[in-house]
Amino acid sequence: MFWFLLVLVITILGLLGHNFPCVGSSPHRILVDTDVDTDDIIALLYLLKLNKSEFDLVGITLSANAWTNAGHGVNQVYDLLHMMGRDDIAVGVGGEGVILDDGTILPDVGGYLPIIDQGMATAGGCRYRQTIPKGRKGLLDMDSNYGFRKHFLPQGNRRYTPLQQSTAQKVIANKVLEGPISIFLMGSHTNLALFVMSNPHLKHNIQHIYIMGGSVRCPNPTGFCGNLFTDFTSNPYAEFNIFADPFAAYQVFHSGIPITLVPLDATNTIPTNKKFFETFEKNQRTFEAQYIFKSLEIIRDTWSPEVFYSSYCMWDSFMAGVAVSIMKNAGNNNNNNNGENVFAEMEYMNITIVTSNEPYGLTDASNPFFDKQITPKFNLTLGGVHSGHVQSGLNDPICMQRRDKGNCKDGYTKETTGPDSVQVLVATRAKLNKKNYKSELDREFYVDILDVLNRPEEAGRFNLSTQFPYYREERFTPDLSTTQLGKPVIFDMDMSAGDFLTLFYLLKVPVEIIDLKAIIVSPTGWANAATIDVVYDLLHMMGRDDIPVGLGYLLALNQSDPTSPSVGDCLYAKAIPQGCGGFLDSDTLYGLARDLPRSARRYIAETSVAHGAPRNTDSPELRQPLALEVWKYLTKSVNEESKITVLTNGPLTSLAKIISSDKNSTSLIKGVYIVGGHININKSDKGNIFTVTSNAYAEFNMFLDPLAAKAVLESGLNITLIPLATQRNLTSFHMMLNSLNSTVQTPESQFVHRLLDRLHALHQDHMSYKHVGMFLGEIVGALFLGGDHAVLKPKLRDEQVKVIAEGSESKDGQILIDKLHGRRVQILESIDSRGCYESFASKLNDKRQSAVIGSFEEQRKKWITSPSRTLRRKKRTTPPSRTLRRKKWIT
Ligand SMILES: [Ca+2]
Ligand SMILES: [Ca+2]
Repeated sequence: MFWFLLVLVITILGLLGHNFPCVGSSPHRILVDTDVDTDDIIALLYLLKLNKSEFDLVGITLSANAWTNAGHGVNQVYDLLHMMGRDDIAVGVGGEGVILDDGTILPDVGGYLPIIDQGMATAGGCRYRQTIPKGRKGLLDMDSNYGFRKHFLPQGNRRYTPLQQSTAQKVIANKVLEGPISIFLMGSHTNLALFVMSNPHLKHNIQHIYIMGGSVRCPNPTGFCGNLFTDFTSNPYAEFNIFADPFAAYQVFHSGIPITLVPLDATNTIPTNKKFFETFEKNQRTFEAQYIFKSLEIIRDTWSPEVFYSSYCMWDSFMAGVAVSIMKNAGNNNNNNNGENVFAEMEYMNITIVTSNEPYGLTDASNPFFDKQITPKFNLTLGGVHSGHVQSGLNDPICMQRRDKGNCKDGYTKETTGPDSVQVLVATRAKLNKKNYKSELDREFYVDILDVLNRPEEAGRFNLSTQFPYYREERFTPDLSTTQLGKPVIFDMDMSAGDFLTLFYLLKVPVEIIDLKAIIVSPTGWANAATIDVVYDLLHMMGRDDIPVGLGYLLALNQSDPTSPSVGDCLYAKAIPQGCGGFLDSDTLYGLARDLPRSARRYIAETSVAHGAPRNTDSPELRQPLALEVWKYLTKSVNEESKITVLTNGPLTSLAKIISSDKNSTSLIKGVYIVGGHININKSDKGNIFTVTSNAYAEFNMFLDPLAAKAVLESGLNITLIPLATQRNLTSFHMMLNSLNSTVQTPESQFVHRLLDRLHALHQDHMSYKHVGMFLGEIVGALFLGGDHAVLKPKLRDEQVKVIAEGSESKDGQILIDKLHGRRVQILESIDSRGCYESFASKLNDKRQSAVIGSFEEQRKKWITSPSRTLRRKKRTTPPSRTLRRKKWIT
């Protein structure tokens, strides 16, 4: 009877609960779409600190076409969540879906491109994104959080894994289906727009959209409406988040879902000023507060303090605060129509998003919604607001008609009373601190955010060094003082998968044969600049923390903008897919980069304070050295015998820049081995640029920077070309894996085996990985340089060639034989493929020059075990071979 009554009571309560969802206090469910900039990190940590029974962050999706690159961004989010003990929160990024020519949105579009440029692949132009710097103060600094991310954040088990990673569209769909939700937009609007456009029946579950973005009433204190600091000359109206995809923002604003906007108008009134900064400095009682403060400190030191204090505003974090305060006041009835809140003054405005420029209906070549379409995409109206000129890039001549001030308004959150306007609640300014008006922290939100971040509740558990009780940073360098060193070599890599295989091999060739002097990273190819950290980790594993790594130039020759050289076009770079098999996978080494031990060396934007040096130093010892600096340092004492051999496995950007900036360079180089180039003998003999179908005969490393290739070819250097045809001798994952299998013995051969195994499986499983076989052939240059020619049986011939570099994407990068005007190069015509597989495998399996620390897992074990206990155990169990191996390597 008791049980019957209990069940009855529970059933009635359950029914009541079901019928009256507002009874009691169910938490506000929140999904954040973010571009993982530092201020997004502040906002995310702020939200994670709130009482979970009141505000429940249920999902995070990545805006992959703005201020961060997907692979680096997603792993940073996983690390943040791990620190906060929230490995339960769903994270979505990317997707391989496409938009068909007729406007059909297939599931799982990755959001790597703005909707206007999204076609059948994740590779595509950079119309809007080219305004974001690729290097310092841009993607490189965001991807690494100014180098501080790997210094501070702990590492858990969650990470990006190819084909297993949840996509942004799936995470949004799941979370919206589960129940009413509010969505916070902190980056571009692409993901949410695609979701709303393809799932209109699910819109009703989205209660509210809170947006940081736009700039409504101008001019703001910068004298402009917007904040496109690299592009004021063509567009002074837009703000970055909206500009990243104006059409997507239009779809979101016009979706019919209630919207609250926190534009620059409001965030400009709450800068991270000196008083706030100094108060924050004294209040860092949690790991999350420390992570944020120290990130802000690096930004301050990287910018000038004056500029930072006045113009580094609280953007996404302020929006999060305002949104949460509005939701709190609304309660479960969701009744707070005027947006009453503690932090910002609010006002209703009628606005729209400008997606194209007047006059409408005159389609020029700028607008793919209408160009070459029989019916406009998404049934848009010719003559309507989307049918005007669309800004095509930084130097779009139509946008630059007025002196000093551009006249394109793409992405402008424009106040208007026209029929196309939407009523939106807009934050106009940050509220003063009323409780203590004379307080040095004169904004309510300044006080609140410091309070929330320092609360002991929901606090982060550890940072990297407290996660592991015996954590310590080590540097491994071999003692080569008594060794007769071999040929001095610089390896110039673009960090494609094959380049990491190559680097392992080069480190395994006896130092008596190849003395690897330096690595130059050219981020104009298959990976983004922040992937330089994977190179550092690999060197650390192999005990070679002594090898300098120089960061090359971020844009191919002639792609830099003349007025803002940190940004520029992607005429060639656009050939690399953003998603699977492209940047997403290179940047994470196909999900395996995190298995490498973590190096103490890493990309560093600025370390002035840590080193006690003056701020804003230019000294390369304190920050990431550049390619040219590493070159100068190495060549200080080069003589006839010690001339340098260069092996390039990527675009020739860095080498061309070195040649043009150092007049002596060509006399210091003994020879250059170029892995790349395609010499087509007959019509069916195609190149490998599968993403640019108009260019059938070029090869990636030449195509990605044709002018650099031309400059190097014409430099008079002694060049050996390892062309595509020769690389294609190596395409069998089976043979490579079998050779490695015969005797898998070293940590490096195990790692390489796992990488090849994964590439092989992906290659078989998914269309997006059909090209990855081409990375195998990238090892041929290093094999030719360091291997046994009796086994490899190389055949060489001389040829006179030239490379096309005319600024035409359908021809550039092609190599032609020209007996009259071509330059003489040596061509590696063929090489024995079996010999290659065996040479590679036997070197990798060789116990000499082997890893000093095998993996992150080994490092983790070391860091959780007391050194004294390890010593005792080692004495008992270390096999003699291991001691011997180390000795051999060290002496
Ligand atoms: Ca953001
Ligand atoms: Ca490469």
